[in-house]
This record gives sequence, C-alpha cells and structure tokens, in this order.
Amino acid sequence: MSARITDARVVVSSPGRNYVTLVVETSDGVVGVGDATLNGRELAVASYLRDHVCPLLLGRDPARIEDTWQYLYKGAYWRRGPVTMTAVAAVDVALWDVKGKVAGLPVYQLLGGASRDGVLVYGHADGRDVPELLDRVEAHLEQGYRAVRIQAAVPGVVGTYGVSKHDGRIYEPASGARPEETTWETTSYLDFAPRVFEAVRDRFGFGVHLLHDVHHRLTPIEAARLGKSLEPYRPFWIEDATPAEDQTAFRTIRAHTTTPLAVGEVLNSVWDVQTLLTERLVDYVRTSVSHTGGISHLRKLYALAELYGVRSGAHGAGDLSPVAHAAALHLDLAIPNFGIQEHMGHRDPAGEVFTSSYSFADGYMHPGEAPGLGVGFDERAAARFPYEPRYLPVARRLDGTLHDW
Ligand code: GCO
Ligand code: MG
Repeated sequence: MSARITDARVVVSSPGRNYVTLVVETSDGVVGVGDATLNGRELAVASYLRDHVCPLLLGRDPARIEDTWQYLYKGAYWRRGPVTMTAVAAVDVALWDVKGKVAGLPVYQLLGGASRDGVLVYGHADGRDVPELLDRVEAHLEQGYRAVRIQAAVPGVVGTYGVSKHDGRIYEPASGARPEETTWETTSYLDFAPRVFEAVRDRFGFGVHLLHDVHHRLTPIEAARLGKSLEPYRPFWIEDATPAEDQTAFRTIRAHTTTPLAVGEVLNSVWDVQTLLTERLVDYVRTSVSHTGGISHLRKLYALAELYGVRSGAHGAGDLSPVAHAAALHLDLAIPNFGIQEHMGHRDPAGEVFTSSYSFADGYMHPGEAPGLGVGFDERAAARFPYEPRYLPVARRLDGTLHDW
C-alpha cells in the first residue's frame, strides 16, 4: 500500500528574519520541508496553510505531486496571487523533498539530471557612496563571484533601495512594526546610475558580470532611457525597471534599448509572464520556486520561456529561506535555459535552524548530493526564535506622493 501524509504543520520563526516553513510527514516516517515565506505578509500564508491546506493533505499519497498541485490550485477556485501560490509552493516543494528522500536521490536527478556542472550565482555589492561600492565589489571578486549586483545610494535619496545599513549583516529591507518611510527621486537617479556603472567598469573592467535592480521605480520611457545610457557598460541585466505587473510596459523599453531586461520576482504564475515570454519582451524571468507555485509550476514556466529564448534568473533574496534556495538550485541545475541565480545568503542565526548540502565555489553553487532537497530544519531550534512583525518600506516622491518601493 502506498504511503499517506500523516502530518502537515506550519512553523513560523525568526532566526535573523521571519520564515514560514511547512513540514510534511508520511506514514513511512519520511519528512519533507517547504518554504512559505512571503516577506511582510508571513502570517497570511501561515493561516492559508494551517487553516485551509494542511487538513486537506492528511491521508493523501505524498507521491502524487502533480495531482496534489492541481487539487490545491483548481480546488481553491480562487486562483493565483502571492498568498495562494506561496502556500501551494510550500506543499509542492515539501513533496519533491519527500520523493527525493524515498528514491534516495537529490531532487535535480528527479528533474532530469544536471544540465551543467554548477549554477552561476550573483552576489550583492552596495555602497553608501561609489568608493564604498567599489570596495564591496572587490570583496565579492576576492570571494570568487563572477557576477555582482551593484547598488549605490543616490545622492539626496533617503534610504535608497538595495543599500544595507552597513552593520555587517546581510541586507534586509524589512524592519519594524510599520513600514519605514524612504524617498525616491527619478531625475537624480537617471543621472547617477550610468556614473556608478562607469566607475565600476573603470576599476574592474569587463570581465565580471554586473547586474542592477531598479526595483519598479521608473516609467517605461524612463526605463528606456536608463537602458540606453547603460549600454556602453554592458550590464548583464537591469531588473524590474518598471512596476512588474504591467507586462506591456516592456514593449516600450524593448523598442529603445539592447540592455538585457529581467523581471518577475513579484509575479506568481505562468499567466503573469505569458505576454513577456511570448513576445520576447524580457531576457530573464525572475519568478521563484517559493512564490510561483513550487518546482512543479516553475518548471512549466521555464519550459515556456525556453521556447522563446528567455532564460531563468531566479529571485534569491534572504527572505527566501534555505529551503527555497535549495529548491531553486536543484531546478537551476536541471533546466536547459538556466541564466543566473541570485544568492544573497541568510542572516545569522538562520544556520542554527536550517542546515543545507549546497555549496559555493568559484562563483558557482551546487545543491549537493543529499537525497531530496538536502536541507535540514530543526523545529526545536526554530522555537527559540519567535515571529517578529516586520514590514517592507514604502517610498515617497519629494512632494510626499506614494511611489513604488
Ligand atoms: C531582489 C529583491 C529583494 C526584494 C525582497 C523583498 O532582487 O533581491 O528585489 O531585495 O526587495 O526580496 O522581500
Ligand atoms: Mg529585485
């Protein structure tokens, strides 16, 4: 007789930042984990799972991953959206973890095996000014990174996105029980960004990939101008140049610049990127395992992208737990149209709660050979770090108008 799911529980903890983790147990004693973290809205997904999904999982066959995915997605009637798709993702990833452990194989082997030797990752270099950014880029190159995201504080813009508090900890934009108020000013930014790229290229040359996140701040024609002005510095990509939900904005940007475009970390299903892919409006799609319905749905999205020459460039910020990062690396290793993977790392003391078999060397990561995802989750350790309400910031233009953060 096939195994059954005997328990499914949600653990909300805050070892360095908030994480929502789904733990699934089977009648054979196999335990699988999934990440259900949605930064700033963690408890909504925890409730979705606890109140509406976990009870439905009990008694189901854990081997039937696709059927369970369809059951949760179609069965809810209310489709898509970040809360639903993060909850479904957590179940999906936990079941892939179980399947790998049952088979005694790492998940990437179940997905068709490795298509490459390692997963190219990019790290984050940031600075409160350009000299500090240059130091940070240098530190990344010394660590072996071949690709680096560059962000510098725009003069006059308070709390520029992507610049850490420089307290020695990994960048984390969420803080406090109310959103932090930051400012935004497009004109200074558009003049400043090419100078940042110029300074980095002057110092380090063209042998390193440079990426940049605009974080949804521009209009389509402003984004077109940014793309044109950065062309001489050959960015690997500019990310989220305009608010991501308007797919057609990319028609305008595309018509004006050859700078590669990336989008998708806030999008949650294949339907949210259909126009972007089928019209070849972007070069990289940044949807993640944990916010896009899990491995089962993301690999369909990547398969569609492959048909249109679009590569993956998955979101990998610190708010995606080590479980999500491991799942991403397994998929990255297996798909034919892999592009790059974001790697921010996790704040201490996340390592007291999560262990992982993935590794970094010479700019590449590998998920390791442990069965399943290769991630351990210590529930007792997690209990030492209770949930703390933390919100992502808001951004206002100089006249106080609420802008996209
Ligand atoms: C990135 C992202 C993050 C997000 C964060 C929100 O490219 O890594 O933009 O920094 O802001 O994941 O929770
Ligand atoms: Mg981003």
